[in-house]
Amino acid sequence: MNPAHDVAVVIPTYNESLGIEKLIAALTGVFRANGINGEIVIVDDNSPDGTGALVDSLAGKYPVRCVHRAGKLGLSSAVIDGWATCTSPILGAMDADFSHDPNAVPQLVQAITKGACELAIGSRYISGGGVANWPWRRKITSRVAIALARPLTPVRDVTSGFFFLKRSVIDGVKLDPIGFKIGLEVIAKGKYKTVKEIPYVFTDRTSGTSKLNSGEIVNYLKQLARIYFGGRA
Ligand SMILES: Nc1nc2c(ncn2[C@@H]2O[C@H](COP(=O)(O)OP(=O)(O)OP(=O)(O)O)[C@@H](O)[C@H]2O)c(=O)[nH]1
Ligand SMILES: [Mg+2]
Repeated sequence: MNPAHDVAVVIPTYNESLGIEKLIAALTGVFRANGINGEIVIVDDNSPDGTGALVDSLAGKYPVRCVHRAGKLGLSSAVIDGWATCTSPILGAMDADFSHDPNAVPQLVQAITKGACELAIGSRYISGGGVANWPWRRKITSRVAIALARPLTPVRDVTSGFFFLKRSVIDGVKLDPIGFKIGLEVIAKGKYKTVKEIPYVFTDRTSGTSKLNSGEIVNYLKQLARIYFGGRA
């Protein structure tokens, strides 16, 4: 089968109607300016604010389609379900709220197309990367989360949700759909020889509200336990 697109970026949404068209337009511009034959796949969980219907209405204007799910089923499972609908040889994931800079996408994609790696991760924790305007509590939580996964991989930003990969990296790999940290699943379980981190600055969402809550900390600990102890956790 000849895939219609070279790259598919999956964006999970829950109540992101305020900013989603702006992001889709920005990504479309970035694809065009960089000669990337890409599609944008929004996976919406029946958002009460109508994000799904809004994205459907944009399908003629931008290279975007919406995968609709019945209810709020979680970020990681949304990305996994989105990828399952894609045929592109390169897959990606990013958030809907502009925390992940669309202008960093070409560098991530080109790291793969130019053969530098099979998995390219947007990284806050290497030189040139960072977080803007995070309160100290969030900074500490993120650092602790990263430290807990340290023995698993040399990747510095193991909880990144902004990354691209060759689809062969996850072919036949069973990814745990729990929680928010789909990047950790791919980093810990994916089939790749080379991984590259590319710096970007995570910025706070400019519209809409956060879906991150303390339940996600528990989910992360469960996910880590399953990775460390396999089926026994
Ligand atoms: N489909 C779907 N998307 C979700 C779900 N939970 C979160 N998302 C999306 O996942 C992305 C990340 O969620 P955010 O609320 O931005 O989480 P965060 O970036 O860790 O937290 P903030 O910095 O406060 O924004 C956003 O695009 C959300 O709309 C979910 O249950 N289902
Ligand atoms: Mg966010």
